[in-house]
Amino acid sequence: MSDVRPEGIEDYTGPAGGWDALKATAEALASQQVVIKGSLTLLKSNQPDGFDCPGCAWPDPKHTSSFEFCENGAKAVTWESTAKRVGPEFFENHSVSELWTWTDYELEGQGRLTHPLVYDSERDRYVPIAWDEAFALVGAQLRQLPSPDMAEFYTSGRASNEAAFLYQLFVRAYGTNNFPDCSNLCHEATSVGLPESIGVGKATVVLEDFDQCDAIFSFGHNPGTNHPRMMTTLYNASRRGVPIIVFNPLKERSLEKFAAPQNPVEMVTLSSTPIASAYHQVKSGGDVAALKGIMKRVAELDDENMRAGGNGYIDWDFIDEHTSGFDAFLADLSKTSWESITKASGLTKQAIASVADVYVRSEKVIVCYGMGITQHQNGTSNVQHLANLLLMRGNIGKPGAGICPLRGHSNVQGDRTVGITEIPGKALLDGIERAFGFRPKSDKGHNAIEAIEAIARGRSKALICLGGNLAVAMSDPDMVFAGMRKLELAVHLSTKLNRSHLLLAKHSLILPVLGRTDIDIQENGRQAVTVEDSMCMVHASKGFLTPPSEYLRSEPAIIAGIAEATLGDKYDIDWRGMVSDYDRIRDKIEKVFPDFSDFNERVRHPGGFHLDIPASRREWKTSNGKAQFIIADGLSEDTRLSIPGIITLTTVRSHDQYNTTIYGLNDRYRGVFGRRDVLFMNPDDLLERGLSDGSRIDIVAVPDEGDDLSSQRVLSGFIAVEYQIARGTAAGYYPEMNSLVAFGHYDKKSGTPSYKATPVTIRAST
Ligand SMILES: Nc1nc2c(c(=O)[nH]1)N[C@H]1C(S)=C(S)[C@@H](COP(=O)(O)OP(=O)(O)OC[C@H]3O[C@@H](n4cnc5c(=O)[nH]c(N)nc54)[C@H](O)[C@@H]3O)O[C@H]1N2
Ligand SMILES: Nc1nc2c(c(=O)[nH]1)N[C@H]1C(S)=C(S)[C@@H](COP(=O)(O)OP(=O)(O)OC[C@H]3O[C@@H](n4cnc5c(=O)[nH]c(N)nc54)[C@H](O)[C@@H]3O)O[C@H]1N2
Ligand SMILES: [Mo]
Repeated sequence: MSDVRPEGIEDYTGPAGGWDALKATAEALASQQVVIKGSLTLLKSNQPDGFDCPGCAWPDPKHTSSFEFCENGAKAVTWESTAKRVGPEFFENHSVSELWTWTDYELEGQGRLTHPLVYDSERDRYVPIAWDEAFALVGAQLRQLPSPDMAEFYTSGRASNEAAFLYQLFVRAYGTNNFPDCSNLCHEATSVGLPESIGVGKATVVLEDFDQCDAIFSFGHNPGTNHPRMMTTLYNASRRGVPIIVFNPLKERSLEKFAAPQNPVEMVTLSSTPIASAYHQVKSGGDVAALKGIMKRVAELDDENMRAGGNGYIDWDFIDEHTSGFDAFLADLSKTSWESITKASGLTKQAIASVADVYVRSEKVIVCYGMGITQHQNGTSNVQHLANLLLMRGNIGKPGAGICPLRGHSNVQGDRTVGITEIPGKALLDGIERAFGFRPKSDKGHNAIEAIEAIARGRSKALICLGGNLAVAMSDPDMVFAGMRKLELAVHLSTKLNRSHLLLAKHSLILPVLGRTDIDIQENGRQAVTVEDSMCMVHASKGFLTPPSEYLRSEPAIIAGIAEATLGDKYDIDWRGMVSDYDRIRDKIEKVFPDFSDFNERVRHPGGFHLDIPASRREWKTSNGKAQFIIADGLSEDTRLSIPGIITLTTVRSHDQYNTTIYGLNDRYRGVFGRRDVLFMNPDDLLERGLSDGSRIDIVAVPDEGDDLSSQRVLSGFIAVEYQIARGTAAGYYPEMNSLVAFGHYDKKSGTPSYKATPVTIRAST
């Protein structure tokens, strides 16, 4: 390590959590000027009669009213309940051309939007517009498109079940299934992969299973930052002596050690609890190889044990009764060489065998995973190999065992459940027909990749976004930005200003919405919405702060306004009636989706209710009624990653960020303060290139199929930071790195962009 580190780069030696987390929370409150109000807000979060924290989708213990400490939940809540406002005066003072030169951090940092706005091209400014005029404008534009399939309807996963349900109803009544969705960029590999494997695309565990499991495998997620409330669960498991085996190219502090702010002993003595019992720094993109290795070893151990007269380690009874495809799967494992496994995973045979040892000794195992698994060209295969691993020892459908995808946005899972999908199944179409008397069309619509392609090629002319910051979240911003500027209509339902709003269409509107924390009053009184967490619990969420401005409307109310202006009385849907009392929306949800029986009654129970997951009772809703072992050809989809000299670039979230929202410039646990222009690199990779900690570098993307070879994708002047990261892997921040990710670089099965494995070369900056 060089003697002089660049400003803001340090070694962070403390545990995750602890006093620094308390301090950071206080700072977050102060920076948004919500000191007193803010602490009250936090006390209400995730309580039975409170609101659902918009921070993450990790569930809460049932019936508790104890306030669970969570630094990043605090940031998410204070960011929304900020005292800062961005109103008409602001837009009067700043043209859109000027705002374009601001950073994303500066744009969102201005505060909550207060008025509906329309772009005035003569003055290059957003100016206020009355709600009815806004709806009329959107309606007229949508009606005059030659085909409804020329419009795209994006959803970001903060939308409530009620908003998402009305939205998909409106869009289907309008006549398209074009539903690009943030889940296409996130857990789509789960939604596509798991149903093929086990018949359902969701978690098969509930929180209580973590109290009973005897091992936890954690693949590709960073809970101390992204699912902070999960730390309580991991902490308790670790203190119970449960082995926690981590697969992650980066050493993430929260997976190493954690000090629980509620534990007085740890706080006073500055001690902490180790989390990972073993930490395997797999190469980015090497998970299928690592998983095949573990399973190959389990098969070897099984064989040895059976020869010695034992019963083996594979759950043969379960496999016979509940699965198909196992023989072919075993054959694939035996033909995969250890040499190829260790090369592609970057792990030794010994390390992999040690995992198999723990696995065969454990009777109840949970696998948790995040974006390190899904955001790959082989994301679907990654997910299916996690399922294979569990099925091999009957670890699905019994207490204390199962699969646990860590969802992203707080209601991304619920949005899907209530109908946000570009591939409407028969049950959904039947349900809508039953509840509303019309049958929407069944053709497949666009996912996010297809929507952007259609926009870029000029085939789609209108984009409506229910939240999010699609342009910045996608790969290849140059292509996405250019496409969006060709639109005829762009409408953003948002809480805060972001770059997507500045990509001007012929008609551009920003429609400000109430957030999760805001009181929502409709004709029949104060309303609650509902959300579904990562473990399929549906519960109510009620805002309680005075909204930032009297002009805001709720998401359901805005969707209803657009629907009325677009559809008139087509199909005779009572939009206004439903919005006057969200119980009426929930009655319709129940009519469309029988799983929501007695919805209004059940959601009023403290803690809500659990949606049925057939796989958790060993009922497999697959094509042949059995769980499937699914084989992946080879170990990796991208041959460029094995060319000597190529580094695999993965992208991660900092501790001070929520997706494209940057709360601050620190990434405390990784020792980065006040900057984001860094690339975390392995010391040997630095040495090999004649670089050292702190070197100025350029990151150059290896051209992708279909790339224009006359222009290179390159990010210049970044700072190399020596880090404990797998050899051959480097990590930078999302979204700064997105311009290096080629648009065509995605999982062909699920459409999930390969944000976690871009082949790059690194050179010293000149
Ligand atoms: N505070 C906060 N909370 C959030 C979010 C946020 O931005 N901020 N975002 C929300 C959303 S939408 C989501 S989807 C989730 C995201 O939650 P995570 O899935 O935790 O998100 P990432 O930051 O993408 O972290 C991915 C992790 O995978 C590791 N990794 C990278 N490549 C690989 C690989 O090839 N294999 C393996 N095994 N590991 C790999 C990285 O080192 C990193 O630790 O969090 C949600 N919660
Ligand atoms: N390189 C790289 N790219 C990635 C990822 C990665 O790991 N690496 N992760 C991907 C993932 S997992 C995801 S989920 C996407 C995220 O993509 P998005 O969901 O599109 O992005 P966000 O940054 O969450 O959206 C932030 C905006 O949402 C609006 N907003 C906030 N709260 C509300 C609300 O309550 N209602 C409404 N209507 N609007 C609201 C605000 O205006 C804010 O500016 O990014 C993806 N992009
Ligand atoms: Mo996500």
